[in-house]
Amino acid sequence: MEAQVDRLVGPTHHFGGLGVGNLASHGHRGQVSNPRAAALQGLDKMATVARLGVPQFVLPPQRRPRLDWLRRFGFAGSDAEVLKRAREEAPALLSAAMSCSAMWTANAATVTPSWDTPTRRLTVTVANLTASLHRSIEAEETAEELRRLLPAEATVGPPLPGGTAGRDEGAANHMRLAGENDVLGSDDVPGLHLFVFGDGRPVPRKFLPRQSREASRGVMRIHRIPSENGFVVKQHPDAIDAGAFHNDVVAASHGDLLIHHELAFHDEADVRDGSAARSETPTMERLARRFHAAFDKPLRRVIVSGDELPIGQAVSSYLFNSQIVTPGEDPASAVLICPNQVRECPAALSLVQRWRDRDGLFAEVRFVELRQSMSAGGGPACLRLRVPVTAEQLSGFAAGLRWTERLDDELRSTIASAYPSEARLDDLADAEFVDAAGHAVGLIRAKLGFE
Ligand code: SUG
Repeated sequence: MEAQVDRLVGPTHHFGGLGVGNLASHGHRGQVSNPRAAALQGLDKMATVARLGVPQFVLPPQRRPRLDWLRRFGFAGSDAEVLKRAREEAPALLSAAMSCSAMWTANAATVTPSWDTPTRRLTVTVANLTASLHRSIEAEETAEELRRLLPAEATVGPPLPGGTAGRDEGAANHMRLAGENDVLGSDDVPGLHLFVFGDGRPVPRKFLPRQSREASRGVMRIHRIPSENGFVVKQHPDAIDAGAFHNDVVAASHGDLLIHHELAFHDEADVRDGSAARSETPTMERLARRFHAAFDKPLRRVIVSGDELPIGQAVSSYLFNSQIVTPGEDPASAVLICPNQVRECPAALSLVQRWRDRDGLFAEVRFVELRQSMSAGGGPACLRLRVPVTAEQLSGFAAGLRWTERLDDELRSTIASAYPSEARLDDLADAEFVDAAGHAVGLIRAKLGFE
């Protein structure tokens, strides 16, 4: 089975425009956000997933504001002075110190289930997120939180050394493919791992690729994924330039199903880069062959053409960022959880209907309202970290972090009373606003057992 880990959006959720290569983030920069609505929308999605019977866990917002972090840039004096000077001299740093970007837990880490690695341990590498300053703040706390959440036998490894050459964005650039039964944890055939990186030639013209090849290969090595089960492919530079800053904006996977836009991959990288994985056969073809050999059936690969869905609409609708879950025991019961924006894009909507009604890829399609997250470039799949586990491992998760109707009620009442319903960039420099936000973070963290 697969546990889903989301994080509650924090009270300083705002539109800072900080997302590298992220069109929604850039486009909403400086607009008024609604942290209360953002947190409730995230909880609504968690409730949708949990009520389907899928194990759902909740992490608290990370500690914000991070005035200690701002002070490291030389801002001194009282808290109010630090805030005021940062707003005047370095608004992007102020925004980073208040950012709730840890809410996108698909970027928290890369996860390998215990049965995919010879160590037989659930293995996690926290993402360093060093492509963006505001996100590089997250890793330290994320490691702490995942250690608290996951069963004691899990290995939660530190982030890779960062810097430009080691930048790692976690599960958003990683896909695991496995036999149908694997989703249920009832067979023991190791899954296949597809890592997607963006650096190297050909380079995008507009945006910095977020994931480096060495980071992808490093995680594969650390997780001891057997070489025949690990694949590394390059993100297409045109997709990055069109706003696909993470692979999960143009591709999705679930069990034996791989759906991606035709522009998702630039599949000649291994040949050109002359790496250890050098091969004349395109990576995606090798992956499909290996899948067939390992699972005795073909990989279900759905390639969406630009005629069916232009790349621009893939990015604006976030179709590929829909969250796929399998409730219960029947692999045919997969549910596709789409952002409402898919319903508003006729080409994306007709694909989803076809996948459900004609192709039988999904038993059901649900739509969720996530406009606060979407306006910063985060859809349903960005908001969750998948952790494939056995039933026994699941029982070792921190029980207090499991979504329940009761926890949902409690979180909603704290959000209603302690979260602001508006946040502007100027509010982030207002000592009273910031103080109240810090208090609200403390309340939620305490409720979830974090000091
Ligand atoms: O890293 N947005 C996030 C969105 C992450 C989406 N995650 C996945 N695709 N898995 C990012 O760009 C926006 C911050 C701002 O606008 O202030 C931001 O960080």
